[in-house]
Amino acid sequence: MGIDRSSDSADEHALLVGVKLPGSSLEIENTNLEELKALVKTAGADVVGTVVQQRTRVSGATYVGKGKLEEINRRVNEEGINLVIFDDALTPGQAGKIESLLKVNVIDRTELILDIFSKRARSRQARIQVEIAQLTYALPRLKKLWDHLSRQAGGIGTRGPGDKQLEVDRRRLREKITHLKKALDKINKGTLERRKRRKEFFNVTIVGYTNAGKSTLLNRLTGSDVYESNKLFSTLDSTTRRVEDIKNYPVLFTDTIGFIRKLPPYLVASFKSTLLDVEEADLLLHVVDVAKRSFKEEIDIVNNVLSDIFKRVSKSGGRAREVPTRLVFNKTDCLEEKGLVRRLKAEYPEAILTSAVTGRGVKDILKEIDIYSKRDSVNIEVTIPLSDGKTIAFLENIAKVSKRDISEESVRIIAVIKRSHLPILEKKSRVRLLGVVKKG
Ligand SMILES: Nc1nc2c(ncn2[C@@H]2O[C@H](COP(=O)(O)OP(=O)(O)OP(=O)(O)O)[C@@H](O)[C@H]2O)c(=O)[nH]1
Ligand SMILES: [Mg+2]
Repeated sequence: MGIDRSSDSADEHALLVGVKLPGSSLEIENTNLEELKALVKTAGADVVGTVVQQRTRVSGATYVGKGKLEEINRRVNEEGINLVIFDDALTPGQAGKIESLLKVNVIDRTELILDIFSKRARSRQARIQVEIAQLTYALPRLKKLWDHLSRQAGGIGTRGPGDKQLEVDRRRLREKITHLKKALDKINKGTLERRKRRKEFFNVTIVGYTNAGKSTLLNRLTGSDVYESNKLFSTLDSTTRRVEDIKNYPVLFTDTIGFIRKLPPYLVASFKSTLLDVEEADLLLHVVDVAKRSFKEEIDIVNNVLSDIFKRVSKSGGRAREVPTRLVFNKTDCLEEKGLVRRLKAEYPEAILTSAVTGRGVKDILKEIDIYSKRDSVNIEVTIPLSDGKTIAFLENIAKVSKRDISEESVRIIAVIKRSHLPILEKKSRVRLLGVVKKG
């Protein structure tokens, strides 16, 4: 885990450190630390204990106060702790100072998340995205990295690099980042054609906090078997599945990477495929684990990341459009208290209540998709000569066909298609409009 790649993760014994600031409560801080524990477990280390300090503000030099740091140091020495994890982003200066005092590996939440990402990344695209994020993170922290390595080497003759060496290393890192970004652009261009084709369908993108049940829900909705697990960040690569069994034209469901609190913005930005999945969606399903006490805060966190994404789109000259979003309250099977469901319904009348495990609410989601997709679909009748197999195949691919009458020479098809397909189809064949598909 962390920057100490030489050690076996099973041998890592971690102490977690958080700070409670005036705007926060002990309850929030505990939720944060519980989540940090889950992250540490996911990364494969063992949690020895936690330390929370109440402060009016964090210490610029060492994040926690001097006394607290001494306490941490004592525990490190007495309890066999070899890894200290801070539940917040440390500045490079803070991390360096704390590490030189404690003389064990010190990492922050960001580095932990990056570490999990790098273990989970499978596709070339995901691996490059994670590497860019890791290098961007490492760039201002090179000095700490060097100090860490020299301490590991015993400190003899390794007093860390001079300023000149650091400058050379920084330049190398920057070059590497540029190189990787180019490689990523190339991959993204390669998927451009596939993305363009996706626009032919109704695109539903599933977003939400990590572990909310996005992949399980996708599997339920589409009958597929995307990897789902009770670990955080199970999904790092977007998966798209097509569903035919829907009243209108075909629907594509895309599962995305989960969001989490204190996610550094540059990390989100490096997941370009996720950004595109969000901005190109016709409908976003925002999945929430309502069995968690902190679910309201998690809704806010996801909404913030989403609005960040849309801001980024409009800044880069893209079309800033509002993507319709529906809340999906998942894991309702875990709500023991009956009154809670009623209260949820009253407070969030627009939310769809689901359980990806029992299948509750799946029909409601499909009904909702029907309503949204109907808004831009048209009902058509086309007669195509049997000799024109190409047009028939095109139509069969993009449409939900309700009737086929085959005569000797032609086929008459009645179908629903996405409105944007009309001009394309009209170029190929004579189309009779049967009117806009009725709502409901
Ligand atoms: N009880 C219950 N468990 C669920 C439900 N939906 C998902 N789970 C469980 O929650 C855990 C996380 O599910 P995933 O589908 O992997 O969650 P995710 O949102 O895709 O998570 P990441 O990809 O890690 O961000 C798994 O152990 C699922 O079995 C549900 O409705 N009820
Ligand atoms: Mg997932």
